[in-house]
Amino acid sequence: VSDPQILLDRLYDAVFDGKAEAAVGVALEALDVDVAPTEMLFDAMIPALEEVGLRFEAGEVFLPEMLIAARAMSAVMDLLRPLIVSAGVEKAGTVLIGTVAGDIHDVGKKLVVVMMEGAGFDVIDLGINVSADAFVEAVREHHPDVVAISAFLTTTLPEVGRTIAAITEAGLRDEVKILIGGAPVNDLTVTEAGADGYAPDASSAVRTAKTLIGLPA
Ligand code: B12
Repeated sequence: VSDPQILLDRLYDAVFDGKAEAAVGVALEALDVDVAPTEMLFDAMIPALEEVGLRFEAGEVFLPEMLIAARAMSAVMDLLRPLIVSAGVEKAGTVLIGTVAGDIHDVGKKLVVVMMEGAGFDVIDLGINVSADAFVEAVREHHPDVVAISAFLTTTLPEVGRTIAAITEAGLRDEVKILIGGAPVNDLTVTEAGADGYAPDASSAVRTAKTLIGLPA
């Protein structure tokens, strides 16, 4: 069946069930009938992971299921990434990104990376469980325009402020704009942590990053 909605539903189910191979298969079918990669992300894969999170909270699914769902999403993202990151966009600047110490969530961060690259940013991805010191070292080495910091747990949220404090103590705060995000982050966190901006999702992350460095969003 090549009905786009049915394909999106099947993609949702495959990610929800953590079936990486099936998810990639459906995504290929969807590409064949011109379903946009971003539509697959925002209308099928992200909602599927959100549902997994809600069921986890309700005690209906467990850690392994969360993990395999995230893996299925990553497998499809590997396929879609080059399609979203279209060639020839004007260079916007350099973004340094990482998930804070003690936190290993990276699906949302990877999505931010893909959207940033799609908008013409060079992205240096430090990965997960990145210590404040590692952030500082990387700022020294790469001189990014924007430092993007992710935290996904209420328990690792304080690391955002610690990381920014370390960048400040190293005398590097004036060199960079700092953008923060991840599920527990909000506007209040921005003030508390001493960041420059926050965005709730990957596409607004791109707009906010551009605004912070004085580009039209
Ligand atoms: C997949 C998942 C996992 C996987 C992670 C795999 C991976 N490679 O990422 C695994 C199984 C490892 C995992 C582990 C744990 N998890 Co978990 N996990 C999730 C789950 C289901 C999905 C996260 C996700 O990928 N969401 C989809 C993405 C697209 O959304 P996102 O992450 O929010 O990212 C978006 C925005 O936040 C934003 N964004 C992201 N980064 C940035 C950065 C910047 C700069 C900006 C501007 C924006 C931005 O853009 C993204 C795209 O729109 C969530 C539930 C949920 N619905 O969020 C729980 C959840 C985050 N996990 C939770 C918990 C409790 C845990 C564990 C502590 C469980 C345990 N008891 O061990 C461990 C912690 C491990 C650790 N030390 O980090 C809780 C957190 C509760 C809380 N308030 O702290 C959640 C909310 C589940 C729940 N409802 O209880 N988890």
